[in-house]
Amino acid sequence: QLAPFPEGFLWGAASAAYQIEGGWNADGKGPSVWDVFSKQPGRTYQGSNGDVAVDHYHRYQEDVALMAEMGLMAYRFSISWPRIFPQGRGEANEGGLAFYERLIDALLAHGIEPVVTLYHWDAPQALMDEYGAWESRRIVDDFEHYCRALFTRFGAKVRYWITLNEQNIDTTRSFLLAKHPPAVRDRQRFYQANHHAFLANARAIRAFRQLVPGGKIGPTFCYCPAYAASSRPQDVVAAESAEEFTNHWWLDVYATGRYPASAWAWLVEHGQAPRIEGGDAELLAEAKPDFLGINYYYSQVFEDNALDGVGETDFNTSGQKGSTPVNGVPGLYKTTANPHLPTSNWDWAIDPDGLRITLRRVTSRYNLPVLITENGLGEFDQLSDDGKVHDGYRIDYLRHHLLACQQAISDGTKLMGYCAWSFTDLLSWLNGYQKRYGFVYVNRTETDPLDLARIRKDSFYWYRDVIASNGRK
Ligand code: BGP
Repeated sequence: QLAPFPEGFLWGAASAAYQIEGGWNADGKGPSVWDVFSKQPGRTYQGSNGDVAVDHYHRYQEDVALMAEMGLMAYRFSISWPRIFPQGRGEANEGGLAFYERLIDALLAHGIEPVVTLYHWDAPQALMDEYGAWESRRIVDDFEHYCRALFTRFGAKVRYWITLNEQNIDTTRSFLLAKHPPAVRDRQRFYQANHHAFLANARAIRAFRQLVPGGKIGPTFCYCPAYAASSRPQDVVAAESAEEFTNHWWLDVYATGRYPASAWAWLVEHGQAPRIEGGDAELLAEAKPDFLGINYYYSQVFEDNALDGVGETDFNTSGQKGSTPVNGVPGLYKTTANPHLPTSNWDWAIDPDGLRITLRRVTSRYNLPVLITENGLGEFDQLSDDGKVHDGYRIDYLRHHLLACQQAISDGTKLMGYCAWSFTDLLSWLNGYQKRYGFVYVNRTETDPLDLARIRKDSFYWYRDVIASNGRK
């Protein structure tokens, strides 16, 4: 017997500014690090970028009308920092604020709860040029200044706020895998930039308590549960290390203000621990989130890794199945395929039980309410001859993950809602426009790459019925 979804469960969908908006220099916007990075040769799949994206900046009314037709109760989107502060700080740009005001008002007019992400990876390029963005402590003040401007302007209209999206994935790709700006491989810089991001998260929460007393705020984390490759104790230790270094390292700080002790000891021994200044520990401990935003896509299997074993390598950004290499940290762990699970074309294990495991682990360790802020399947969707998109594989994926949510609710998870990734098709940071996630197909043809017509996929109608029945469909 599965637990029902609670009354008022937030059925939602998600997006991020750079991946949908386009209008990259409209109404006074400054360049983001992604506007610059995506145009450097070889950085993204076939040089794709977000200059136009799916043109949501100009078509938001049509998109909100589709959300209303679907019955969406919550819409998670991000605000682009350089739209509000083209130079990263200073005077706010009214053109940028006005766009988000129009979007928020349109959502509220349809009874859709806005869930606003303050930072989804598109830092102002001006701050990268000036001081290396997250590598400098100076970003903490500038981020707080930006957040305060948004809390002041939208705090009365928006109840749910996300501080940082997937700090873990963004910094891992920026400083360990050389895939996001500044695209280096340096473990010390990785931990230092993360420390600054933790401080920024804490300052945002502290400012929020002053400015939006009735609202709810938390970070969004991408949880990838670690499984041991075998019952060999060495593999179990490897999986526990992976859990500590790839999950607890972030969630412990968000939830308790403390770095996990065994990972900290390892970093000290290897000369990689971040520099911490007086007052940091108090600030981190004081800033408690109201909930944890969890993004879940797949689980990973780990085994023992020798001291001279494999390090961080690369991942599949082409959709060529089987092209993901082994990744690891020498002396700690390395990845291996899971023989029990199917994978997507991007080699992501399809594992609904992994979502239940994630929610159980997060609930047992932190006992905070959880909002699923992303979950979905990226595939090569095709427009059929009948003019429709038959994405039964996505319905299947989502249905099984929703069943896992119900199991997690039975297990005791306080689940506030579920935001599928994504509402419309959008730009996948490194995989271009060919990796699609949406309920709404966005059309591009070779002759007309900017058609961008919106077409409801089969999953659109399915999710509409799920929402209408509060998950009983
Ligand atoms: C998360 C990001 C999203 C989105 C999603 C799908 O990591 O928060 O912005 O892109 O993953 O990932 P991808 O586009 O790489 O398939």
